[in-house]
Amino acid sequence: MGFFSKLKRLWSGETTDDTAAAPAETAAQPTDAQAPGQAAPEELPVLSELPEQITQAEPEKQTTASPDTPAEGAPSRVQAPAAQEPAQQPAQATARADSPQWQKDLTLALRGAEPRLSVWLEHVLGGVDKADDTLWERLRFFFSALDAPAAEADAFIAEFSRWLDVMEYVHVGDFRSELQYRLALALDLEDEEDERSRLLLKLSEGLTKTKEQITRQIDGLLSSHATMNEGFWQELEEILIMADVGFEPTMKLVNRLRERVRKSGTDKPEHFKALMREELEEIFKMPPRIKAVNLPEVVLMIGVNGVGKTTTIAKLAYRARMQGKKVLIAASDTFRAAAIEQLQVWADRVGAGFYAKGPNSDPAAVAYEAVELAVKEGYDVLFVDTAGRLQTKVDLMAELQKIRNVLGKKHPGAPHRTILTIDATTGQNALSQTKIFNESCKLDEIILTKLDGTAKGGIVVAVAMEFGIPISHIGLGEKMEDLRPFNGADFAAALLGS
Ligand SMILES: Nc1nc2c(ncn2[C@@H]2O[C@H](COP(=O)(O)OP(=O)(O)OP(=O)(O)O)[C@@H](O)[C@H]2O)c(=O)[nH]1
Ligand SMILES: [Mg+2]
Repeated sequence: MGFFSKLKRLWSGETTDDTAAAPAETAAQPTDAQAPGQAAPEELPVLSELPEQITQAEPEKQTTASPDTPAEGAPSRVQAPAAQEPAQQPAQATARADSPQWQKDLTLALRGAEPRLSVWLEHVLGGVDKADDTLWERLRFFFSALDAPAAEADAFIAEFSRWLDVMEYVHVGDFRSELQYRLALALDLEDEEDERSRLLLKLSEGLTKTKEQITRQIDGLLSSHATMNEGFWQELEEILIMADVGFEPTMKLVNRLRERVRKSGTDKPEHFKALMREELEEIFKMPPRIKAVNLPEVVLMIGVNGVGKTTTIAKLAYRARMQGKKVLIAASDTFRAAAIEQLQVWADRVGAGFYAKGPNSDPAAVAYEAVELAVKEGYDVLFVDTAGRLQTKVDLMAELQKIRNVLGKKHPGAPHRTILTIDATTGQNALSQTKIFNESCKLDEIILTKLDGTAKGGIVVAVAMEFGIPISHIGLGEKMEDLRPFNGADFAAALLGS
């Protein structure tokens, strides 16, 4: 069992006794770097009772995976039971008398701390101001306190240290958020309460421009009407159209809102936002899908030029890597040599394998050979990047079809996820892109990028209403952690500012 699965189980209060499986799994990862500051194996005190404290903190939330993260199908993951009985025994410190003082202090601090990742990190990072051996020792101690195999802790630390080098980050202030993000991602804790509020804040900040367009106007509308009368609905239509919800989706949305208001039996504007939030949540709700796949899972990324396909692949690959998956990226965008190089740089940064042929080689051949390699070498996920194409160019769309066909021929069921990336700043054009790509490729998911830079976030509502295709993630910036699983309820709350 992998370190993160183990940690997750510890979090849920189960005991762990299968450390024997860990080394094989670690060996399967592309990372084989020596962890920085790695000392000769040293016996560290183990907080064997720590998990028992953990069980006291809302076990349901801790075991709920985000439905849209690419975590599904992880071979090593263990779904923890939804609820656990708190352990009967009282927790006790087990730090040894001859341990260094800082370990004793940290042990006591961790044991006394509220069992939240952010609070634990606060203690682990206490007194550390930059990435040096002290940090690695404290992190390693933290892992050992959670009873994790040293090899897996070292792999995590090596990977994180490598990332710090690439990013040239030194001070805790530069990377603290990243460290928490990695742990939360790896532990499937994005739904944990404080991680959620951090994400909500980020979402809300990312949507600032759209909120200015929608929220402020809706607030004005609500304060200038005593009842939700005809004039109210007409003004609402204008606001939504201006926010790029689009004409037809706006008409549909307003009709649905009218109906919801009618059923609620009130026409007082103060109730409007709550009703609109409910309606949006309903719109964003997508039917559940079977997510199990025969590995490797193959993800085909498509979309027009410059929407963010390549960087989104990097971000998804990064998420998958953080979840302990072995990732391969294939450069089926063979139009430009620079595109291949860009992807290679990303693959190196996120620690993924990379497969490419020369510029102008056949994109379908690259896809075919990449999936062959992924099967042969036991990758968990293969991301296939494709060239940006105008959705109106028939030959280019036929080429996509060819890529899909060869993937399926080599690996039945592939591509398991065909993802259309759309750039939110393009507004209504995103709708025609979705329509045409969906007709030719049958989309499984949509990712909307660049929501951070636009007041046109209303397009998310339009896309969800018009196509019923799940929006799996949204892009809120250029950094790795700026790709977020899309959560309709959070999005509606952030959008309406309440
Ligand atoms: N602000 C912001 N920029 C983004 C986001 N996603 C991608 N970008 C930027 O968009 C630009 C284009 O991204 P690429 O990933 O190269 O786009 P592409 O679709 O692969 O482009 P082609 O391969 O030329 O078709 C880059 O500068 C990215 O950093 C996002 O969510 N927010
Ligand atoms: Mg690209």
